[in-house]
Amino acid sequence: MVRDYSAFLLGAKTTQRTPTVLEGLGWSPVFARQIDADALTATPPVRVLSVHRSGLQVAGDGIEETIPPGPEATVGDWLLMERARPRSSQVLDRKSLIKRRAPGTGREVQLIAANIDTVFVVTSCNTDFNIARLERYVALAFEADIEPVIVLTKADLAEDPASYVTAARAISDRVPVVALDARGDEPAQALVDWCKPGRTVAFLGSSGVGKSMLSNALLSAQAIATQGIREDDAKGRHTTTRRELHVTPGGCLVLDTPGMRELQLTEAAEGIAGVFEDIEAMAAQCRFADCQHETEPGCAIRTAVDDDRLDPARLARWRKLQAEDAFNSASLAERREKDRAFGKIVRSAVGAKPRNKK
Ligand SMILES: Nc1nc2c(ncn2[C@@H]2O[C@H](COP(=O)(O)OP(=O)(O)OP(=O)(O)O)[C@@H](O)[C@H]2O)c(=O)[nH]1
Ligand SMILES: [Mg+2]
Ligand SMILES: [Zn+2]
Repeated sequence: MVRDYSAFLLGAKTTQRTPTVLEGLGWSPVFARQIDADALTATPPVRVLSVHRSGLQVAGDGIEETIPPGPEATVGDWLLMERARPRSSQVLDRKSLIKRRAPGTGREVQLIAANIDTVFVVTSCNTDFNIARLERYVALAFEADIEPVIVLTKADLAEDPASYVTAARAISDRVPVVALDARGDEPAQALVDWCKPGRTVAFLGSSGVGKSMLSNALLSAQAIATQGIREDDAKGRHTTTRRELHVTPGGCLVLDTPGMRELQLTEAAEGIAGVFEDIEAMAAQCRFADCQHETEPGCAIRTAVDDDRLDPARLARWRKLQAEDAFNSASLAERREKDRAFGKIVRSAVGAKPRNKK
């Protein structure tokens, strides 16, 4: 049977009709633009709903299956499915990509999610709340050109939730802050502005902050398991173990993720600059372009600290993130260079032609 895919193509009327199956999965003109009608029929688009060791769980129009690992895809990606050889399915260009330095001693990059529209950075009004960590998450979202929203859960348990809101608001003028009780129907109302049909939202944060609770609230179902946190230090128990996309009754796609123990940035210089744009602007006023903001004369940053216009703790956080990002990005570039050099040796050994540059 040949399906009629014309409604998925760019230019198809989008007003006054029910969304197509693909639109219900987040399909949009950004993807339609990358493919023509023939390709749509020959290699139907599917979205990666979750990644398992055994393969990628994908869904499309009339398609729901697990394909073997192969395409370098992450949850949220769109693939053009090669039915006969699913391993060679092409990954469509992404609207956005969230990545970090993989935890552990390696320097690999870990892809966290693709094609996300809004990141809900989740923390609780308790000892999980940490400005430096929130800044990392916001930088991660800015780097990926994704709109971040800070969500403060457990407002019902805090004596003074407003103090957490004030502290979170100080991170960036560009990031909305919402405090709520993740249980019940408050989240569906408080997050409605970002959870529109066809949009994809993701919850990121430490274990135990209520990411699955929030996902369930949006899904209007107890679809995802949740678990109480440790009483003594408010740490979660890593209840969620995989990243998985779910569709809400209203047609929004929700990504619940496992709690992150550590978030190290890599190749995120612009994201960091976005969080600390006031400091970056001051640095541009220093007399020397390569000012280290230590003992140089005419340093605008030291002057601002001396005049109480800049919090030295915030300055220290900016420097730490910058140094970490520079270190991780440099080692990544080095690894890529080594891989390229190694590839060359292999190719010359087997007499193959060099691969086309992308
Ligand atoms: N009182 C109250 N409890 C909450 C709130 N949000 C979450 N909880 C509780 O906190 C615990 C942890 O919630 P989860 O949703 O499992 O946390 P998580 O972020 O998904 O944790 P991981 O899956 O381990 O990453 C559960 O017992 C929830 O009931 C809230 O706003 N108020
Ligand atoms: Mg969870
Ligand atoms: Zn300076």
